Parts: sequence; structure tokens; C-alpha cells
Amino acid sequence: MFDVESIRKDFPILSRKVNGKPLVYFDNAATSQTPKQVIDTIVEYYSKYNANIHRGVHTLSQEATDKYEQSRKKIQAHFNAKFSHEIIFTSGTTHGINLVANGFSSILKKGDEIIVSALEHHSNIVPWQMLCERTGAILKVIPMDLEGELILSEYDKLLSPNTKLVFVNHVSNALGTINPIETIIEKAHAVGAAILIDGAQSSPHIKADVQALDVDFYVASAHKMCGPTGVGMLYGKESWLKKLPPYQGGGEMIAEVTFEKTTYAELPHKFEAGTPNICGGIAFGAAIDYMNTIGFEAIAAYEHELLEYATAKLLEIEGLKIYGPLKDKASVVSFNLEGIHPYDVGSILDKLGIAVRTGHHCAQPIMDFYKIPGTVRASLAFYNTKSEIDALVEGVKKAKMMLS
Ligand code: C6P
Repeated sequence: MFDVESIRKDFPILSRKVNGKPLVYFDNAATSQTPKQVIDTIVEYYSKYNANIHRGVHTLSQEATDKYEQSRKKIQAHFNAKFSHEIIFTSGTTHGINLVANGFSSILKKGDEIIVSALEHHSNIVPWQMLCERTGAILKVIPMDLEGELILSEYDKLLSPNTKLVFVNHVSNALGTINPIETIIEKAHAVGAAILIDGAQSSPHIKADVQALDVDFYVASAHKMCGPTGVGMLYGKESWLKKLPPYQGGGEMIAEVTFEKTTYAELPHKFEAGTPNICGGIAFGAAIDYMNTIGFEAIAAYEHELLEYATAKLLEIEGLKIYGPLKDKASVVSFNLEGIHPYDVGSILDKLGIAVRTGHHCAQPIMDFYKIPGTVRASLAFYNTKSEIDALVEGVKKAKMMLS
């Protein structure tokens, strides 16, 4: 039995009102809410041992360093990386992708090919386009079908010995599609290409095992996993991280500096120049602990129940169209009311205290594919309830009545 009412008590924000109505928070794919266990960790850091890390001999610095490195180990264990130095702290998914794209500038040659999918977020498109501009490499795209799924037979046709890199998200932020990454990874490796999986939207729902997946790079953001903003992780296989040049130069990423030549620090520090988001890194570990206490299987099962309920109820509204798969996807419902702009629906829902995202969701190619300006996206988390879905459905009905 999933005790959602007791879980909700962990999230102080869920008891606030918005526009005089109880908050219904369905914008979890943009950022998740923060439980008090994580908030307490942040307060404790600034109240008790705020100090710079890896630099001081004093007690506070050592305590902060220990907690930060323990957090790295928690992230390593969670994603089952072989070594803790394969986990690089970043400011989020976008930073992790740019770090890898920058590293490949010195590896790719003119005419090399890289593959992305039609379902990507802009942060898994633009850095690769910039990489192509710098190197003369060619960007190819795995197309999608009307159900919001990738056409794998087309992927087969794109792969060749020229393919050097493949980048695909595990879960689409705009539609909730779960991509068959096991097959995608296997096929990339069969032609000798490296592969990066964008786990921004899967990591809050599915526990990825980077060794079992045999993935080369995996990126995620803490703020989508009940952690704070401004921190995330990049997993890279040790062999790749050793090969890639550093992304930024500065303090703590060096072994020795002279004006003639600088040598770089060992992993993971080579990629962690400057003072990092220390508190955020520690709180990321607390967020992972929190989610694991609830359990990812329990989370996935409960969210799926919510998804089925929301899908069935919303489809009862005449003129409402859902984009993307109707089942076997992450708990995201992306929809439109016929003839009504998603922004107008979102504004009325906000008046009712219901938070959804409207627009292109930083995935314009998907909206272009469906020839729509955007969608209303309700993204559900394990602390949401069926009665909140009822409130959403009533709100959408009201929006339809007011706007038709
Ligand atoms: N998607 C959404 O509302 P950052 O901003 O770096 O933490 O994550 C970027 C990112 C990368 N890939 C995917 C699949 C994503 O969904 C996101 C963030 C949010 O859908 C904010 S745009």
C-alpha cells in the first residue's frame, strides 16, 4: 500500500495555497518539489559546516569535503558506476552534455557522423549542432512516428562506420515516451560509436544501472529528483573521461601550474574547476537517499496508476487530444483542447491553483512534427493524488467552457 498522504507531509510546499486554492503541482518534469529531509540537509550545511572543499586543513573544510565525497559515492551506488571518480558533479544535465560535446571537439573529424533523436530536448540538440559547426561533423536524426515513438528501422539505416556518437534521451520530457535505450545502446556500440543517454526525465522514475546498460555517458539533474537546482551529475566510463580534455580551466582541476605548462588533476577533479555547488552536491545525495527510501519500484507503480487514471479521465473530455503514447510511458500527459491555445488553458488552470507547463517544453522539433504551437503538459509525481487529477479534469472542463 503506497501511503501517499504520509509522503505528502514530507513536502511543506504541498500545503500552500495558490490564488486562494490548494496548490496542485503538476509541473514535476520542469522541477520536482523538495522534501523536508533535503531542506534540512541544506539548512544543516549552512548552519554547521559551510566551508570550501578539498582545500583547507581546518575542521569545517574537512567535514564539508567528507560529506561532498560521501554524496558522490551515494550517486555512484545509485547509478551503479564502477568507480566514484566516474561521477562528475555538474550544474545539471545541460552542463553535463556540454562538457561531453566540448570534449569531442578535439576527437571528431570532418565528415564524422553523430545521431540524435527527434524526441530530444533542446539541450540534447544545440550542443551537438555547435559541435558539428566546430568540427565539420554531420548531424543525423532518428525520426519519430505519430504515436510519439522512435522509428528504430530508420535508426538502423542511419548507423554506419562513420557514426562516432549517438545521443538519445531515456524519457521524452514533452511526451513521456520511454525510449528502448538498451537496443539503441547495443546498436551504437555495434558500429563502434559512443553513446550518451540523457537521463533528465528518467532518473526521477527509473533507476538506471550504467554498467548493465554499458552506456558511455549518462547525465541527470538533481532538481528533477527531489534535490536542489544548480547541481547534477555526469557519469562517464573511466576510459572516456581519461581521453576527454577538461571542459574548464581553473582552481582544483590541476596537478601543477607553471607559466610554461599546466598538468591536470586526476578524475574526477579534472572536470570540476572552481568552487562547486557544495551544498547542492551534498543535498543531491540526501535526495537520492530520500527517493530510495520510498523505492523506485513503488514510485513507478504508483505513478503508473496515476497516469492511467489521468489519461482515462482527460480522454472523457470531448475535443481533448493527448500527444505521445497512451500507455507504457512515464507519468506525463501532454494534451490540447481543439481550437484552444495551450497558454490560455494553462492560465485558467493557474487561477485554480493548478501548476502545469504550457508551450513547446524546449522541444520545438516535436511541436513542429505535430504542427502545433505547444501543449499543456501535466507531469505527475509520486506525491500527487487522484483527487488532484480530478481537480485538473474539472479545471480543463472549465477552461474549455470559458474559451470555446
Ligand atoms: N526539462 C522541462 O520542463 P537542466 O535544465 O539542465 O536541468 O535539464 C535540461 C533537460 C535536458 N534533457 C531533458 C530531457 C529535459 O527534460 C531537460 C529539462 C525541463 O521539461 C525544463 S526545460
